[in-house]
Amino acid sequence: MRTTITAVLSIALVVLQAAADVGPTWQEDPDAGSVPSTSQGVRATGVGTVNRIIGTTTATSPFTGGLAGMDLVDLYEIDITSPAGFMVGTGPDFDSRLFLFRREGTSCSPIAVAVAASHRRAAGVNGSELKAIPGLAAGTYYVAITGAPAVPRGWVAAGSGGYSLVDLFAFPADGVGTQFPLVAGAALAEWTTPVGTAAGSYSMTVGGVTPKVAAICSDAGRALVGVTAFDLAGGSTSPETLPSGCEPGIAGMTRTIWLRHTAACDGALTVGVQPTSPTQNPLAIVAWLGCCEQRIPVGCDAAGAPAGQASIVVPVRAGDDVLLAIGVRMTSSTLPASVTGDLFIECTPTFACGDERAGSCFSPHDTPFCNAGDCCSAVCAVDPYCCAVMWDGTCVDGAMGVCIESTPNPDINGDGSVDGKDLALLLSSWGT
Ligand SMILES: [Ca+2]
Ligand SMILES: [Ca+2]
Repeated sequence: MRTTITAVLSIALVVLQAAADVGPTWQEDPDAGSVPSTSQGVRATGVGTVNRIIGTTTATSPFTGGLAGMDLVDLYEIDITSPAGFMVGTGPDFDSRLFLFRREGTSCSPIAVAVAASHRRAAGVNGSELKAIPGLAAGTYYVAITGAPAVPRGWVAAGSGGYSLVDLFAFPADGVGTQFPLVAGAALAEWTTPVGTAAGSYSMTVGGVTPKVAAICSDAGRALVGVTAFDLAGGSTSPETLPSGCEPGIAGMTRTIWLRHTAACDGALTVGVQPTSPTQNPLAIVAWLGCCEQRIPVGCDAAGAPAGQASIVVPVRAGDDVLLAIGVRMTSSTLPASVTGDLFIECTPTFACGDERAGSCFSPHDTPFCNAGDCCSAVCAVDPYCCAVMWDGTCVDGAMGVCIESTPNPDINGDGSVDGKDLALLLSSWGT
């Protein structure tokens, strides 16, 4: 039986379990970068606490599929709500170093100003700890974990109008004690990570950190593929103007929360929201590509009915930053009731006829197209569903009928070898 994308969304919302995205344990996913623009915000779709951050640094590439890059530094954006109670500490897993920076700048050009660093809480043993930092104020910060002897570097004025790149911190020989910046106000530019920099899996304990509700764009939380519960209770109650070109009649939305998703495939990104129970006002969702001050609207939708889903499909490239706003559609100047619900994100790779990754023409798969170009085109000319939605059993039957007699290639199933499987396909299509 064939299903529509909307039906697939409904099934996924029912079948998959909601991922608990915020606290008390935060799992690095995907890799947290090493500078503010690639950092991972410990902040998602509602309110929660965080008392642990789990992740990995490594001297080898964490990526497969041709993307290169070492993972020696992980940088997290955190909300320090209780400066007196703030602490972050690592266990003995490897010879770690921790660094704290204050967030300044804008969403499109964030800056990390050095605040404090720790190598070892005690001489001779692994384990770093930052706490009781004088003058620390509540606000948004970055905490970085790396391994000795890595240090962050930043640009400082160097007389005659020039700038030079210098180490932001230095450590005593035993590594013990909280360290403060060598140059006040200097911002992170890059990391020095010599060969032999310590790395490994970590489990950081965190105190005094409560993720904000992301009620403004620059605080956008992380949204992952799959199903995530959301709560608009702390969202912005100011009316949010929707991009021009949205469905006519949607004046705006309110109770808005902001999320950021990094696309993990070249293809179609489906984003949907569904209320937990019928709402006073329908849910609305908007997507943009880019960062807050420089964003391009790429999709928006409002549910047709109070209990309904709103969903959009956005063409993406892997690595695209997709900003999402979820809210309720405004129908009058009265503030609508708050809503809880589920957010669903799925990235479906887009192939073309003949693409090796598209799957065999003779086996069903849940993506469109198949790997033999002529066969694929011939089937889709008769049955466009096979190149628009998915290559299901009907498409396989079509390939049996359309492709086998016309193919001059004995490798009927396109798996690179001519064997009994090809003969079986030939026999099964005999006389059709
Ligand atoms: Ca990492
Ligand atoms: Ca990293």
